[in-house]
Amino acid sequence: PKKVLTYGERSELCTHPVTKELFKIMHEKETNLVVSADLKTTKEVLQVLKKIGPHICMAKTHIDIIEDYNPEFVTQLCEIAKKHNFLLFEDRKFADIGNTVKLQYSSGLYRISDWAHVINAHSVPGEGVVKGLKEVGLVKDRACLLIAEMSSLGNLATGDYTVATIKMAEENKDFVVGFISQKKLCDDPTLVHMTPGVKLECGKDSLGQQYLTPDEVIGRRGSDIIIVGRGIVQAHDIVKAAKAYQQAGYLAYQQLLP
Ligand code: 5BU
Repeated sequence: PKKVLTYGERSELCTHPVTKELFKIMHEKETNLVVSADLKTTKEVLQVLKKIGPHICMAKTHIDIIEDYNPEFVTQLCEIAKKHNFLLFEDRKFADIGNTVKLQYSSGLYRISDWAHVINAHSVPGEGVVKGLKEVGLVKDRACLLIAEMSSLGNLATGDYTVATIKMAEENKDFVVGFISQKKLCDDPTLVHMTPGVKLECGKDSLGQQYLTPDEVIGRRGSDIIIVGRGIVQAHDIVKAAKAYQQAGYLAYQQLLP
């Protein structure tokens, strides 16, 4: 069996600045937790991130959920991220032709490429989606994750679609640094696997979301990062919840090490 590398060792192997930094943060802060701050006001998002910043390696946003968006919000978001040493991931799920995603990434109200270290894309349009995003992101040292699998019931990102997505990532490693997936899909230690649909207790919501536990995702399925939304942001005590997910995710990782 292959030796499991530490986050520190993987950081050293990475040539992309974003994964190099991400694994370094994971190593130093002892966390493989990404929070999904799916809240409707700038105030709520900033409050949550200020409180749980010490426990996360990255914050995931859906910037188009926010009702009172303003450019000052992004400035504050970046300040909190810097202060607490975590990265920003806009879960935009680009899924159009190259020329359109290029405009969506760089322009419009949100100017995502100005502030998000990481974005993601569906592979359904074919390689043009990566090529378009790359034209914007590469010069800014940004990174992209391809959605190889989804957490939702009945999703179509399976089988040959997943296999073709892995190939697309491997062929674009200057910009694509890993996957959104439900398990480890390839052995390359410089590619990162991030998994949404995580709660301390498995189960589902009323709209097809399916949850796995941190132990299942990291320990048994070999993913690298747990993405947790409602498990934290709807908890009674969000700091306590964030700590619990940090601990569960990190313990599962430590138990894999030689
Ligand atoms: P939850 O509250 O922990 O269920 O939120 C999960 C987040 O991850 C939410 O922002 C989704 O948009 C996101 N997500 C997901 O749940 N499943 C997927 O396959 C992908 C993204 Br891709």
